[in-house]
Amino acid sequence: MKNVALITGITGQDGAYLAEFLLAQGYEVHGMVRRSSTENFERIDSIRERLQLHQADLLDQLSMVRLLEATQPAEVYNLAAQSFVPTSFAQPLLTGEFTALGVTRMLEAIRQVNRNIRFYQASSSEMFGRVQEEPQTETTPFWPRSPYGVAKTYGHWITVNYRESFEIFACSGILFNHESPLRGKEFVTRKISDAVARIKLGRQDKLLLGNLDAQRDWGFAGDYVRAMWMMLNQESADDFVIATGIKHSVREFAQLAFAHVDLDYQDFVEVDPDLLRPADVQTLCGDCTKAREQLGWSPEVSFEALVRMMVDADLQRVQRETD
Ligand code: NAP
Ligand code: F7E
Repeated sequence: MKNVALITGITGQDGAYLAEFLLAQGYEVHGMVRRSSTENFERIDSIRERLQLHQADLLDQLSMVRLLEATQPAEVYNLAAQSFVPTSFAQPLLTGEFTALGVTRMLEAIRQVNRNIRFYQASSSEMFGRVQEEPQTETTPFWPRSPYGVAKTYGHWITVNYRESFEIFACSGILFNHESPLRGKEFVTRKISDAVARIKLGRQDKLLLGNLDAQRDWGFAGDYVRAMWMMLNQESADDFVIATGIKHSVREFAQLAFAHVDLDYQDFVEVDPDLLRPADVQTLCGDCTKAREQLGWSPEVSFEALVRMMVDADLQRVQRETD
């Protein structure tokens, strides 16, 4: 019999990579999608026929209970969330509903329908915020710096709490930033790779950015979804930091991306004060020793390869769109 997995947030970057990965492992893959007046399934277009999609919403508890009853998954990957930090400052209450309480709704649905379901929660390095030590590990204290980070911190602890209270196999993956050609264009890496392609092909003439000195530990999304699956397929539930252990600044990302197409970022990048955040996370760098040792996980794509991959994919796409 096939293993059955349910992914919330299947239309997002990680959902698309995870769905593809689980299909390759022989899973029957179900995806939760929210109702929209126009479908946004671009990221899962190439595997659409092999997936079973169901409408439900993180705001609607009953829809999640019904979804679990209908699909009977062995594993639930809770990737759905309001995931953009600036939007969390503009819409803090909605972010709390989706990103924090949505986790409890899913955990309650699991408690009600089948406590043997294994649960993965998409936690975030944003919980470390104003970092208390470097590099950050599973035991570093949290100090979130945005409503998003605060909501994720709630999601993390409620996952731990349901594991301890109800013996649910619930894991929290504390993932550092991970990117790919499927990354949303509002996030800084994809904003840069898209702009580099458009500037190179004469479709844009400058790029406005915010805090160029912010540092992130950037990895490749394809590597990170593998870690999610590894967490749910070990003997006991636990929490893991997933990171590369190497940090770079936004400026370095831009420098490398422009250099890849023989341009100098200083000729095109301008700082727009409106893009600065009320409180930013200045630096993040993770230590994934626990994941290396207990899961046997390690990242395969380097920072330099990631930048090249994203710029090349955007060059091809912009070229296609303008042909
Ligand atoms: P993403 O591209 O923004 O995708 C978010 C997904 O959540 C989309 O499929 C979205 O659906 C869905 N969603 C949002 N609100 C929903 C609701 N009310 N009901 C049902 N679905 C809803 O995010 P991602 O980069 O793939 O990240 C996946 C998860 O990991 C998120 O929880 C994110 O916060 C977390 N995370 C990401 C990173 C990273 O670097 N990428 C790092 C750590 C943690 P629509 O398509 O309908 O909008
Ligand atoms: O910003 C700076 C910005 O929006 C990174 C989400 O997936 O990863 C992501 O959150 C840094 C910040 O990602 C621009 O101020 C400069 O310091 O790409 P980002 P994020 O906020 O780190 C974590 C782990 C998640 O969990 C989140 O869901 O880049 N920055 N200039 C800019 N950022 C953006 N977006 N746009 C700029 O123009």
